Amino acid sequence: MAISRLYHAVSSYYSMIARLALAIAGIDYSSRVMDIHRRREQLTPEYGAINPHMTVPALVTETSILDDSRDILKWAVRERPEVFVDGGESEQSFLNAHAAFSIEGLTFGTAMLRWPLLKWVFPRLLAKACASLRRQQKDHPDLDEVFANKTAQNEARIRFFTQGSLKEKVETLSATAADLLARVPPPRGIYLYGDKPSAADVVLAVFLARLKMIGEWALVADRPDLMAWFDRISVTPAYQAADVWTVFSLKRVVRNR
Ligand SMILES: N[C@@H](CCC(=O)N[C@@H](CS)C(=O)NCC(=O)O)C(=O)O
Repeated sequence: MAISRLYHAVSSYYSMIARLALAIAGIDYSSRVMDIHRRREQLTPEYGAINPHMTVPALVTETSILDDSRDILKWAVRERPEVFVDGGESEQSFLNAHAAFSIEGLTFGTAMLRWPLLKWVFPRLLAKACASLRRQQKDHPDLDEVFANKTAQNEARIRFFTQGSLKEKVETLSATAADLLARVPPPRGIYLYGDKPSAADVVLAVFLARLKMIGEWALVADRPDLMAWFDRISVTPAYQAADVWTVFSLKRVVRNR
């Protein structure tokens, strides 16, 4: 069986979900680290042909291309049913709420409120990306819709970060993150549903790591059970191998490794 190829980025939240899912499943893959910040490799026609959303991660398996972390997680669970446990309705409710949540809004919004210079930098970088996308759209009529959708997504991001009160938006996202945590049932064992991991364990581990990274760990304060669960998960070999960030490293972003 041919080995799958994972397109991912070191600092990317959803790439961390894919990496952790594959690490827990024990599935080997060949790694293609994408530079999504400086070289914007996700916005190239070559990558657009692989992942029309122009986002990371994407997993190219022997039989299909999975262009979303949720699909990669589902695939890993299906491939290794002996490793994972199904958490039923409560798990689905958490996964659906997480999928609807804008971790990007919370991450970048928090950073922009903390370092006001970023309020100026981020929208300009996004505007540059839009300009590059429009240029490429003209040169690649075969990917017309892919480029148009990506431009629209980046325009929406600019509106989110520049229009109205960013502080209020971040407060709303923090409150939604707290609701998300409230949906997580008390862990029944080492993992959420006993002695085997579930898809929810994968997502929650990356979510809590992100709250730690962006200085929002206080949201977990009234869930000591989840703090203890995170302490257990974060020392496992799979978590270590997945390179889940709890501390932001500009040096690693710049070096892209
Ligand atoms: N729903 C997608 C979201 C992927 C996503 O937004 N990835 C971010 C990195 S965490 C990305 O590629 N950003 C670069 C861009 O959109 O240009 C998934 O779960 O894979």
